[in-house]
Amino acid sequence: MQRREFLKLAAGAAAGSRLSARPQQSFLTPAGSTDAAKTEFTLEIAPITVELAPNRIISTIGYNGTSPGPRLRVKEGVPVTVNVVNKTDVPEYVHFHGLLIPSDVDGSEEEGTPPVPPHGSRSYKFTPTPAGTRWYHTHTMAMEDLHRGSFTGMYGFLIIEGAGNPGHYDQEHYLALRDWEPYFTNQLMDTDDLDPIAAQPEKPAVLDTRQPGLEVTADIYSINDKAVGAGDPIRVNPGERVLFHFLNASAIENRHLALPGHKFNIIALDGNPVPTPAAVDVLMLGPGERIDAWVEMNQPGVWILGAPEDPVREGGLGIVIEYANKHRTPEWTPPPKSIWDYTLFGKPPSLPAPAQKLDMVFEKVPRGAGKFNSFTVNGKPYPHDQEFLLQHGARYRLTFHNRTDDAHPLHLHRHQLEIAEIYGKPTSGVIKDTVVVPAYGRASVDFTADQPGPALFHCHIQQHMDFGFKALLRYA
Ligand SMILES: [Cu+2]
Repeated sequence: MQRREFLKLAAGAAAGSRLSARPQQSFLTPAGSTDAAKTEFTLEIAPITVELAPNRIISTIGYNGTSPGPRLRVKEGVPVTVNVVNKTDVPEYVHFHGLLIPSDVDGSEEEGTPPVPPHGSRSYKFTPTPAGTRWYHTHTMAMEDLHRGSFTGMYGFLIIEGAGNPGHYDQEHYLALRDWEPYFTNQLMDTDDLDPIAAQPEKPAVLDTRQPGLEVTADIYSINDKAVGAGDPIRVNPGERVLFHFLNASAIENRHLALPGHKFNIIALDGNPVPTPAAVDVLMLGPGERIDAWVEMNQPGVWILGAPEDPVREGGLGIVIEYANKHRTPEWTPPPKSIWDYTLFGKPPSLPAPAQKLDMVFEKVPRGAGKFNSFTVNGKPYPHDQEFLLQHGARYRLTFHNRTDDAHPLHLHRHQLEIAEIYGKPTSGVIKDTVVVPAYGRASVDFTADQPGPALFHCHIQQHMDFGFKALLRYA
């Protein structure tokens, strides 16, 4: 064989192997055999340290010595046992976020799940469903203690493998966004609240001008357990398709993410495939939200995948993407102006609206300097005995009226929410468990009441939930 022919063949084989490495497969299938689905897990809750960077080591509480904790991979419909060992001095709850499982194992005090006692243990047994990128995290209250609840490192990915989530890609990565060492502030710092997405139908004619109280913020960030540049880069080859599973595991703030010169092709939101996959320049994730998106690696270089806001990215929220044979200082360039919009991934509304309606009005009670703001749902503090009583089997349209000056990630346990209207736009087919409703915005979501037992609704910002932003839905 002539050497030239051999080279041609070799090139053909290389191209072929790249294609064959990208067969149609479930986007939840493990890339490597070490990550197989299991039916029993143990999570040990104990103090840990996390080395975000060589000069930045924090102490927190985590699962099995790390934060994020181990990735739990299970099969849809196959029963699992999660044994939780609590080596701390306080009761703990592990919540399985985005699953349709009974109240007594869902992992929230409000729903009646028994706690994992201090220096004791408890087993959660349930049948995981639905398939998708879920997660697990502590559900304890923190109140004024910023070293408790979801301010700690107690969280991890929970992947439920199913049959029907096709995708094709060359490698995949699980990336959780975090902030650390939170502190109180009197200033509202959320930049996403300024997104000029739409009219603000819930903006009161007369604004409450009382001095706001304390919010929580942070200046130290990471993706998984590393600040930008401190961990290994993600190494890619030109032409590869890389699937990312993003999770905002922050207790505090909505986050944006961009990768200069690349687009994110979004295939699932909160683990649920979207009806209209679409490409965007910038992602937005509220606390608790997940995005599954693939990126075609077609801009050779060394880039930062990170937060567009300079102080956040420079504070650690990023990871380096390094193309083969490129060695240079990672580059960042600001992304094109972009507005996050769930309806991009939806389809036109088709069915008539559910006959059963529920309304929730959210208001912030500003408490002034040095005090904690509180929140009300329908004008009342938690709990709400009468307002949210569900008829089993009925479909509901739940409308959120956000009469506050900040965006809130609203989460309903044990049910799936289909967005019906947001930013003044109707849509359908976008199924979520956590929906960010913009400042002074309104959104309607539809859900079927088919999960008997109490179901907790709350804002996924820990401070907001702890100071009143929650309600318990009950079945009649
Ligand atoms: Cu909130």
